[in-house]
Amino acid sequence: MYATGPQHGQRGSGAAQVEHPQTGDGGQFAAAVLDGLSQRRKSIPSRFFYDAAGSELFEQITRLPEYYLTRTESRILETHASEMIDRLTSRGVLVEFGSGSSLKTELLLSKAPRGIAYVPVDVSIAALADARRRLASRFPGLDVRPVLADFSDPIVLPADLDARPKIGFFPGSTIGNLKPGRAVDLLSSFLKGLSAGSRLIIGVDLKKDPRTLVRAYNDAAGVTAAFNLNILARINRDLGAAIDLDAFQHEAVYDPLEGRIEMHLVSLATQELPILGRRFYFRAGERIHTENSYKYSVAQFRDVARASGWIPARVWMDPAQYFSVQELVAADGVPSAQGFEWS
Ligand code: AVJ
Repeated sequence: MYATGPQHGQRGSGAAQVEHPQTGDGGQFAAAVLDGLSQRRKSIPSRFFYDAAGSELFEQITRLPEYYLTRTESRILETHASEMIDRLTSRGVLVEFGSGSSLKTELLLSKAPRGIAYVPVDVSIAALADARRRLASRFPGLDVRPVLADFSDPIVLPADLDARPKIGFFPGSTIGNLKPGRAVDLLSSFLKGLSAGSRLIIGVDLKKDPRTLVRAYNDAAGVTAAFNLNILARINRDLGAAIDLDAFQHEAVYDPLEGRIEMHLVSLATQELPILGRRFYFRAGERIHTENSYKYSVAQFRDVARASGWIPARVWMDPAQYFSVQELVAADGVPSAQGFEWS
């Protein structure tokens, strides 16, 4: 039914796999929590935010007045969709990494020539099935070819599409969750997966007044706080723990040297949390680092793109220059990751 990536269901993290009956993810969440809370600086990787409850909370975030990212990007896509896909011929293939609901994609597809194929790549069978159903009715005749895979694994596209020109699509500034060095790795992997002659259209949030940034991650209604705290609720649900959510507080800060928003959960008391038979000690004020969201200048992101072997091309922005959608073009020859100096 669905093409799958080479390592679906596994992550090459090297962390010990912990079996737990309730999670159904091969123990990835359990292993990441045990590992992250064992460190001197406690952390939990942000990709674990997105269980069913977390995905629903993120949807609510995208509609908050303070969270300018989603609506600004959608406006840019709406305004410039025709230009963004002006190199896509009727033989072309649009590949979306981490497609989720594919809602933003409709903005591009509505301007695309007949005959193209659309390849949504996602880890959720339900999301792929929903997207396919919706797109089939909205765009009759569109060839939708879902691939069930984690976009951070090497991408393997359906072989019969090999010879067709491809445009990758990676909206949402998801790239901002990665440290610049890991962002280079991911963009290199997209380049490899899409192959010669391809392009990538990627959404990248921009540096701006830190007060605007902090507000976007510290909304008045407390939805982002609930989203952050949901990772603890998920530990309770999936790993059978009994963490008191009121004993932790959401915190979002901007680090101007790193150029990133950091989200943390601050322990309000000295406490000891039993999780999966282990005990984790917290001092009052001790933090769990749950997310980085990097903000780039246009020039900085173009450097990241070059370091990944792509050639930066057009950039589309809103009038306030809050957000960018950037076009990268595959260079000829062997991609080189030389000359990149960030961590
Ligand atoms: C989905 C990674 C783009 O970093 O802005 C929203 C996630 N975290 N509010 C972001 C998020 C807190 C979001 N990304």
